[in-house]
Amino acid sequence: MLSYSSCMIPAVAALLVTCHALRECPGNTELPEIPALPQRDDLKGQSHLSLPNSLDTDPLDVIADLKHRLCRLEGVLVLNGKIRKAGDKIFASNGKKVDFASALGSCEEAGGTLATPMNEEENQAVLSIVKPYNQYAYLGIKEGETPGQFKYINGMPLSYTKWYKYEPNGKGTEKCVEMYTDGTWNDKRCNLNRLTVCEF
Ligand SMILES: [Ca+2]
Repeated sequence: MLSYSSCMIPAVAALLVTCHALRECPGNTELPEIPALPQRDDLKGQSHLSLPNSLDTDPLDVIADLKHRLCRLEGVLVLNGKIRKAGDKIFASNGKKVDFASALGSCEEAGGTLATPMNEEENQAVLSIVKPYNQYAYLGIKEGETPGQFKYINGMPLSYTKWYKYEPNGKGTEKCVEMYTDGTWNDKRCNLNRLTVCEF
């Protein structure tokens, strides 16, 4: 039978790794500092503490095991069509049609942001969500101070665009950007209901 300690130590290690990952996610900046696990040497002088076998496990092995488990879970989500992967990014939708601010809020609440394709592969990944829903989707791009000049919502200049013919044409009146069901982009007002697609 597994001892209490042999179950608990990996669980704590997994929790700490998960928590550290969460601390790096946008929208999760207020998590408290996490104390370090006691080291093997710290425990040696404490005769009342038996040294669990699991502390012999190399932390790198624990991380490798967690990575393996996460990859398997991602595989299941991809198989079920719940997520699309492109490079380091994961795209997903909650299937809801809302305005730009609400869509962005939903994505940030989940620890992500609005889908912001930065190359053809990412654009294709977002399109592969937009197509089956057959709904246009807002992207994480907004018009800057200068009409016709669009930027990522973090203020950085665009490094990739996929404008539809003659777009953007709003000249200051269409401050958001939607993806059409063919993957091309159109500047559009921000208060329409569009499919929420997030990236993580
Ligand atoms: Ca337009």
